This record gives sequence, C-alpha cells and structure tokens, in this order.
Amino acid sequence: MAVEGTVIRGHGKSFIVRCQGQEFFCEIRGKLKFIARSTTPVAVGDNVTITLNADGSGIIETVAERATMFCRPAKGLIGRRQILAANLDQLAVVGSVANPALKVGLIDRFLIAAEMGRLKPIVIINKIDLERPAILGELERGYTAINIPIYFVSAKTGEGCDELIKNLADHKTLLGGHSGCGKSALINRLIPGLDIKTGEISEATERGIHTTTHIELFALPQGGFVADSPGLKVMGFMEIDKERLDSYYPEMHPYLEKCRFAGCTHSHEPGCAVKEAVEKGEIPEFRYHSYLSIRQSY
Ligand SMILES: Nc1nc2c(ncn2[C@@H]2O[C@H](COP(=O)(O)OP(=O)(O)OP(=O)(O)O)[C@@H](O)[C@H]2O)c(=O)[nH]1
Ligand SMILES: [Mg+2]
Ligand SMILES: [Zn+2]
Repeated sequence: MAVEGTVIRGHGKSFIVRCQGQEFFCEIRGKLKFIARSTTPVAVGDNVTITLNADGSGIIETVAERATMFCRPAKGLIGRRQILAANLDQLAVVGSVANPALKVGLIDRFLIAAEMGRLKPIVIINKIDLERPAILGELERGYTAINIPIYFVSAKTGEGCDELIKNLADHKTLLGGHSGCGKSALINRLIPGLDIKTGEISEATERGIHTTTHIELFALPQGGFVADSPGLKVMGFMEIDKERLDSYYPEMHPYLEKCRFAGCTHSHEPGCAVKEAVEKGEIPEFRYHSYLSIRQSY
C-alpha cells in the first residue's frame, strides 16, 4: 500500500520522507530515476508516495508535480539546474541587527529573487537582544508600505517569535540570508526539543562560518514547514534585466511614467520623478540606495 509524504532531507541518493508525523528512510524506485529528466529526480519538499519494506524503510514510487522550484545552476552542466527545494511558497530573508552587521542591500536582492521565484517574501531581523538601531524603524515603514511583512525577533530570548510563528504556520518557508545571522538558531527556538547545529561568528571577520551545509525541512508544531539553508548567495539573480530593475521596486511604480526621459535609470537624469520622490521622502532612501547599488553591480 502506498502512503503520501513529504521529502524533508536528502542523503546522497537516499531521502528521509515524513508521513503522518513519522519519518522513513527511503530509496528511489529505479524506474523513477529514468523517467525524471531533471538533474534532481527527488528534491527536499517534494510530495511523494512511498511503499514500505518489511524492515521499515521505504521506496519512493511517485513524485507529484512541483508547484514551485528553488534552483541553482547544476555544476558542470550548462543550462541545467539543480533543484534545491520544491513546493516552497515563501522566502524569509533573515538578517541580524549586528554580528554579522545588517546589510539592507542583501535583503533587497533576496526580495527580488523571491519575486522571480514566485515565492511570497517576508523579512526577519534577528538578534534584537543585541541592539535596536534607528534603521529598524525605517525598515518597518518601508517594507510594510509595500506589503512585505517584517518581524523583529531574537532567537536567543524568544522575543517576537510568537508573532512570527503565526505567519510561518500557514506556509512552507525557506529561510535564507547570510551565514551567521541565526537561521538555525531561530528554527531551534521555534521547534522545542530540536537541537540543530549552530555556529560561532568569527571575531576577525564578523562573519558566520557556514555551519549549515544542506537544505532541510522541519515541521512546525503549529503547522507549516520551515527550511533551513546554508548561508546562500542569491541564486538566479543575474538573470534580471537591468532595464527592468525598477519594476521590482513597487514603491517606484507610481513615478515611472513621470520621469522626463523614457528609459530613465533614475540615477543621473534631470527631471527624474523617482529621485524627486526620494527627496520628498515618498520613497525610502534605503530602498533607493539598494536600487542604485544593485544597478551598479552588474
Ligand atoms: N545574541 C544573539 N545571538 C544569536 C541569536 N541568534 C543566533 N545567534 C548566534 O549567532 C551564531 C550563528 O547562528 P546560526 O544559527 O548558526 O546562524 P546561521 O544563519 O544558521 O548560519 P549558517 O548555517 O552558517 O548559514 C550562533 O553563535 C548563535 O548562538 C540571537 O537572537 N541573539
Ligand atoms: Mg545554519
Ligand atoms: Zn527617473
């Protein structure tokens, strides 16, 4: 008899599948490998059916069509992609107020990657037990104005986590962001009894040490899943068309038609309605700066 489950972890060619609260060690049915044309026949997040062997292990028989895919280019295979996770519906960009320092530009890059990957974006700022810089108020206003939920939390003290979990319980969320910002620590806080590995911050560089090495899904007691990930760089980001960068900034939309020049890049042109809106405080400065820095980084 086949049962339905979700792949929560990969181990080379084997997978852990979670079915009705229980976890099964599974191999893939040989035929399946043959059918799948992707470089990744089974990925974390896949909804699968398994049959059970007498020894309690399982065999993955079918993989359901994927609603979403989070990919990176496959090593050594030009034009092919490796699927890092399937069926996620939300990307939480995690930053920390300090240690490592907050990088607003990186948050905005992830938000663009989320939109390109059709994941709903949210922002989580961790380590608020360390300090509360004034920029947090600006971030809150700026992201709330474009309907991106933002949460200020401490994985260390638990502050803000009750609010956050209400959101996460309704989704399958990938936590992304710098190494060391506390993604794994936050998951440990959200799931009592879980004790996944967290790392130190290098004193010399103030950076994390890339403790998490693979994507893994964890079921939240309140419902929903969170996926821990290694301190990922933004993937697929280079594919955006530079001329369309402003389309990823919803707060710029009302002004785009009002610039004096068609094809205005909002950087140096006279009569730029976007720049005027920034000067009047109608577009947050931090968002405009990230726009310019992303433009320049091509
Ligand atoms: N003060 C404080 N420290 C925290 C908090 N959350 C995490 N840390 C510390 O930050 C360090 C890094 O945490 P991790 O959870 O390993 O960070 P990560 O984002 O998973 O890092 P990678 O797996 O390398 O991507 C650890 O020493 C944690 O104890 C917090 O809310 N406050
Ligand atoms: Mg980690
Ligand atoms: Zn302009």
